[in-house]
Amino acid sequence: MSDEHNPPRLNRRQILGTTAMAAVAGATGVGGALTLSGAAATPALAQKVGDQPYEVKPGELDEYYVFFSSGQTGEVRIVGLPSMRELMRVPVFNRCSATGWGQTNESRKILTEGLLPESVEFLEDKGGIYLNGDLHHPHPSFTEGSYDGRYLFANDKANTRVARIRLDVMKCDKIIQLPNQHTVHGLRVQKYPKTGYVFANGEDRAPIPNDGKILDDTKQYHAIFTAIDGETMKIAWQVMVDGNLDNVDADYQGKYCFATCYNSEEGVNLEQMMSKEQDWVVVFDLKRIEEAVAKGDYKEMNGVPVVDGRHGSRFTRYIPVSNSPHGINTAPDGIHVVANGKLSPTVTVFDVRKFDDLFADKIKPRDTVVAEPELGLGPLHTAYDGKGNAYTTLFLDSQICKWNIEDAKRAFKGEKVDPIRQKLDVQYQPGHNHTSMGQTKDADGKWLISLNKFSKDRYLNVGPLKPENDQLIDISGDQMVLVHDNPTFAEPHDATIVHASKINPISIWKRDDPFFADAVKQAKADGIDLLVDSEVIRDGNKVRVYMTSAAPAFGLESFTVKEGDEVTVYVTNIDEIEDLTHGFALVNYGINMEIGPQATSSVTFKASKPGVYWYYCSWFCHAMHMEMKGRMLVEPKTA
Ligand code: CUK
Ligand code: CUA
Repeated sequence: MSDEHNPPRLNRRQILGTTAMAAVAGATGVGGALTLSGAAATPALAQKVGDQPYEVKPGELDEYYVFFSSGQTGEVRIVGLPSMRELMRVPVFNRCSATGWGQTNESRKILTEGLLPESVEFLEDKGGIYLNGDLHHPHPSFTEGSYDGRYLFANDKANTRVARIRLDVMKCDKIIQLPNQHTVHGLRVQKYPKTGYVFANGEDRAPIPNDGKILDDTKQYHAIFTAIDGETMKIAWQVMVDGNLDNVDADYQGKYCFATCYNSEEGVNLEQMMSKEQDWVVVFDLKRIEEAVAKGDYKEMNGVPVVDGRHGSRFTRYIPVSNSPHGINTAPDGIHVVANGKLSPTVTVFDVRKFDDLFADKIKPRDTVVAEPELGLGPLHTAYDGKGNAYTTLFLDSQICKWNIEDAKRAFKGEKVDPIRQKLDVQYQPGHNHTSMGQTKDADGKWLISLNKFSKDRYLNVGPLKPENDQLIDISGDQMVLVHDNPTFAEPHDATIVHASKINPISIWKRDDPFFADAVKQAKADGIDLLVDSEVIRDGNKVRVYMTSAAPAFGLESFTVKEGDEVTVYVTNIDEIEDLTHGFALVNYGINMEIGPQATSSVTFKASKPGVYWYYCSWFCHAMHMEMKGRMLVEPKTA
């Protein structure tokens, strides 16, 4: 068991001291400008220290949206920056007690329609949906190198799914499960000309077909890379590759995407996976793959075109880097791509302009490398300020290392120059970090957040399970300055910081929204006007209960069904007022759902228990909200 998991009882001062010592050890040979925390830094030269306001006073709005992953919680969280206040949670791969995600017919359709046939069968006696997800990488759609406010895409590492969230209503509208692939880890989108493709890395290698006949013959295991069409959420194509894929990113030209890869050994245990000195970054040539797919030059596997991108293929190039790289990040200059060493103290910088020559076989894979600075221990992810600087998380050193790309290139050519500008302690063990607009060509160099895996002593003790710690850092000056700590529940891996001007959500649903189109269609067939009628329609042992909701009353004071009926309740919120949400909770029937202004929500259940059951509005909507209720009578079966 490591010290990180079982910290000795040191005081805060001592802990900072040990971290700094480790940092010095990690920085040997670099001669880096090591500074302690931003506040304590004494820079050699007079340097501008960032002093942007970060307090957002009551009634003021944040300047940025941050779309946070929640890891094993399975949702997306929307946070304001710089306040770091959580604004909303968007359920995706999880179930949500408040909104009824996983329970309403609208959400269950989204959660089930894209499942693979074998999963549908597998889930049959488990309620029909997965109850967990592991959401790592939320990334908004692009048009011409910057965010366009249409969608956010995210992966589920646990059950090999990719989801799309509509940014106009902040609801998930599509989830698909990827065939042939085993887990999705890295996910990024095409930046140019637009999204376009959603790139999804298959991490684990598994037999294809995975029919239970193969365990030991790992030669028959494969890793798959998938490109999804972000508009249709259908799989465009897949590529079979060597090794396990970790993270992915794309260029700003629309020509290439590239993934870090570990376990080039193709081992199945730790020892085997770590045996070689080097792994690689695999580069995908989008045009060549598209041409092959268009010509039918592929193998169809489970209904999807799969091209062979293993070593020697014309679709891919494998560029050797040190063992087990992790994050890969394209700089806003559209030229540089950084692969983060993880087990090596270095990061490897590629020049994407050299990939044309690489695919034309005019240069060797390593000729695309233009810098490889040694930054410290455990580099995981890199962010950019748009001013030529990069910020790399050092997991083991618990630091952010700020370094200059041009200086790193000069040092690579042999010049005596130190690319490292500053090291800032973060608390503790950072994974991803992100700059404001830094994953687009519009990087503005104002803010950096560090998503730290351990909070240890930073917060009041809440028991053995501690929150993660997300820290806000002002990068507007020459020195990074840590300004805010923010606890978060399990577990943000990744986030995207989007300027508020790029996102324009609506406040009141449109009645023709596809989200509840099925309910509208069914009502029409039943001769019901959802905005007016509250009525019970019997159709054999199926009962459809339609009711309006307008603060503070449901359209039906009561309704009657028979024991054993399959009941669907459709509630339509006819209030046209911003921020007036109703809920429908049915007591002791385990039912609750959200109904936003001008929305229809529906839920189907079996009326298996006779008796009187109150339903009530669960969203505080009016002074008489407590009185907003009614009764369902379930008549017993007559013997
Ligand atoms: S990964 Cu978690 S720290 Cu899934 Cu983006 Cu690097
Ligand atoms: Cu409607 Cu509370």
